[in-house]
Amino acid sequence: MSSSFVRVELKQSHAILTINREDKLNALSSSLLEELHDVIESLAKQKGLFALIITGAGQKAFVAGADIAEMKEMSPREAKRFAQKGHALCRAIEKLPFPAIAAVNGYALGGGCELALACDFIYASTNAKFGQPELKLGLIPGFGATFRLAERVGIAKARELIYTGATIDAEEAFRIGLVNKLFAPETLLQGAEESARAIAQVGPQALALAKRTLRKVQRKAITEAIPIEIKAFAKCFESEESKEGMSAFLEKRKARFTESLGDRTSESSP
Ligand code: CO8
Repeated sequence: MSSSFVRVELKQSHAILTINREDKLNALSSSLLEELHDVIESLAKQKGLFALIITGAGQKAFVAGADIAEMKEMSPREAKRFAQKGHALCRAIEKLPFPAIAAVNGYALGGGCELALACDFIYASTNAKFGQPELKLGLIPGFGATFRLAERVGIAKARELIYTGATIDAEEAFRIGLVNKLFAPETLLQGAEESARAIAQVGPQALALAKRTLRKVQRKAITEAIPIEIKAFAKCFESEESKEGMSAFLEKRKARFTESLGDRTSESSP
């Protein structure tokens, strides 16, 4: 079940999935997203699982976001396809017949934070860092944060995090309800596995039903929210602003955004 970017360890009643692209801080490329989706689909059919733990390889990052080098070359159409892939992956995680626990072991930024948000709950090490820095790149979140972040932390906090692009530490993430529990880095996986073993004591059918029911009653409008976010994300790729934002990151300099880079007056777009 493991592949080049994804490692899977099957335990008695749970699985540990490690995103394995440590040299790029586990950034999500298209091929990584595809592999991840395939693995999630296989795990969904695996008998005897009660929980999936998702973590990142190395000590530094869970996932530092979508792959900026790859995104920089994308047309709006390709960006749309990319966001659709990300959403399909998140929905597959949400639809697993057992809970997914994000074990955040470092940076969870942009698409990385959004991947954690697609999990049922988040455990984090004390050195974890969270944020939605997309606006600093001339982009918007395209992988679910426009609705999933507010579900966890409330709309006002979600707005503040998205508009400022601020990175918050694990303590702050715990305080605002983004993270369920904090662990010392060396005990994070152990803590997540303890939780997975506790979940394995419940009835598997009731577990699947509880997860499905919680998802369904929580939000009926997600099918409307997803295409709106995808369209807005793809629209960013029409602008010079996103090119400047992503180039600045890759060239390791501060972005130079100017008012003239784009029209922001049109209420009808996207
Ligand atoms: N994409 C591509 N490469 C990355 C990314 C990334 N998101 N993050 C880090 N890397 C690479 C760096 O370029 C560097 O590569 P190289 O060694 O070849 O130069 C390597 O990983 C190590 O990174 P740094 O040297 O930058 O490490 P630092 O410790 O100095 O900094 C940070 C760590 C603060 C995490 C820094 O790497 C950073 O700011 N990364 C980018 C964070 C970010 O902006 N993330 C959001 C991206 S946008 C996004 O996620 C959009 C999601 C919506 C669409 C999703 C659809 C699926």
